[in-house]
Amino acid sequence: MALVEVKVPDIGDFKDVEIIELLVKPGDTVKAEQSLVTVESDKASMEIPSSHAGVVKELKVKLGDKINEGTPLLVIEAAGAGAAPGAAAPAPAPVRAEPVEAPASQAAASTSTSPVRTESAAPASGGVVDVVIPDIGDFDEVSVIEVFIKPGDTIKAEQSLITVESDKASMEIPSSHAGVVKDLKVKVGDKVKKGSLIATVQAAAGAVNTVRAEPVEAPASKAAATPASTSTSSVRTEGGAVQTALPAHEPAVLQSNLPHASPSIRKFARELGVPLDEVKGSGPKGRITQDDVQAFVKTVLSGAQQTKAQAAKAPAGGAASGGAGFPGLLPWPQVDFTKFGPVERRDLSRIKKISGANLHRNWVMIPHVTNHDDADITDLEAFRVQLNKENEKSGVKVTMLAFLIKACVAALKKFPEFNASLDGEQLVLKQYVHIGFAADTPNGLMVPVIRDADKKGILQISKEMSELAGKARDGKLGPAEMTGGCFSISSLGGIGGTYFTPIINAPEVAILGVCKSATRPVWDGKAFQPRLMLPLSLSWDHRVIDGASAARFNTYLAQILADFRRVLL
Ligand code: CAO
Repeated sequence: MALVEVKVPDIGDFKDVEIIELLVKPGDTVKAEQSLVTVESDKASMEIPSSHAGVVKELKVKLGDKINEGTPLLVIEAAGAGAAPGAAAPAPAPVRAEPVEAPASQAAASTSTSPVRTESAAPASGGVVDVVIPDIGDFDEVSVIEVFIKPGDTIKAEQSLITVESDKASMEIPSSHAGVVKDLKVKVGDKVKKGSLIATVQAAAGAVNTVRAEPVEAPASKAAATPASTSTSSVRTEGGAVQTALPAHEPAVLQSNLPHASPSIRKFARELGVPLDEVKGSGPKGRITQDDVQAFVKTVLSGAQQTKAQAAKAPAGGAASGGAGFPGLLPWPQVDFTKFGPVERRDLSRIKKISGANLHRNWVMIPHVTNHDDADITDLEAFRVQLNKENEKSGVKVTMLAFLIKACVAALKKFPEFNASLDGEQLVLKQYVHIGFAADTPNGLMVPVIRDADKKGILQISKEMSELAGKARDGKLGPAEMTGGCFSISSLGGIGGTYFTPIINAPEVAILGVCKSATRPVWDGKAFQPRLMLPLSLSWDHRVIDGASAARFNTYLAQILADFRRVLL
């Protein structure tokens, strides 16, 4: 196997163009003509193909490097005989495109083998002229991906009118005339080729601009180009691997509004339906990278953001109708907080990002109802305190949460639809009882799961809980310790509060929220008695559970907590 140095082929007028993407790395197997790097000028980007198939041994360039024809890109251990078909010479045969004399009439196009003229001349006094696609090389049909003008716009000669794109390159098409756009003849998604009418323009008096390019025979191999005219140059390869034309003039005014991304990123975004103009680029000069597109998709899917199209579909005042994918919501307010005072920005922790996305989905997708109740735990708390005194030496502290878990086990056995999950139109009733409990950790909320809580005693549950809570705080919980839960408890009892609305932990169908117990006067029929009351908040999925069942569940739970002997009944 021979080592081959792959160099930048003839890329026409492109001089000192910057590498904005490395598309391969050492160890990658590449095919002949596979794109290796993307380079970009101020008007066009292009991908440089490989002259050989093989395995990349060494990269000779890095992001930001400026390259020219002949710059070594990488070293390849060439497959088989080494060179790809037609790639014997590192530098391919050139294609010539010669500027020709400007004719006096309007644009014309021809087949690829005969000379093509793209030229227009406005009458000296002005007049309506057709502005057409100039010679864009071997491209047969390319898609219009951006349109920068609209009827009524005043345009300069050579101002970019549209962007067209093949699978490997994008290019902006300049205007041959200055004037006012009368009729726009293309829209995004149209296929165009040389000679296609872009717009009719009321030419400014005396504004004459001519562009004429004459293609010559196809090259024997890779990318090559020469200047096409004073205002257009082209880069082309056999088979259309790389081809772009760029006007050799200052960028148009509208340029600043365009999303800055290479053709492959544009293609990637289009495949995913991502509106590139809504993606914030993190690359050099704000260029949009593949990571940016992926991050945008994740944010939209998580519901943290809507695309403009989603927001536009939202009915006025429709905030009640849902979240991401629920087109009723207004877009998230974009506020420059620094206008109101100093701020500090902090990234959300990984756990917060994951739990946030889950909580949001659950809140939006599950029709929640929360029933509140109080349980008299006066006797239970006295028992717990006594138990802890007796067990002082064992090191296992029995907490109220352990009793709550055990009480929930009994209630779940009595009301099995609470120990269930929805699966389409079926309810999956579980014959095991794994209970999750929310644990507050420095990095965010985690829900470890006590497995087979129905088969375990209070002491064992207390011990396991303390171990799992410790692991959660240290970030050492394994995935198996957080999955498989049937029902969850979120206890804020150690902190405070009275009632709250816990969010159901899908695919579970209910969750119990518990707040801080307090001694309150409770009427016993004859007098007010001081009783230790525990506030309970049960959120349940109304698709599965009815309000009456929820009230019964809470009542039963409160009865057990008031007198644990009822578990035996
Ligand atoms: N009422 C009154 N006091 C209570 C109580 C209640 N319902 N529950 C616990 N306490 C007391 C305990 O008895 C303990 O007091 P002592 O130190 O005097 O014995 C103290 O509060 C601290 O208890 P704890 O919180 O350490 O223990 P726990 O078993 O109650 O809870 C755990 C463990 C992991 C659930 C808890 O530490 C925790 O993380 N809670 C927060 C859960 C949460 O964030 N939920 C919200 C989810 S939605 O964002």
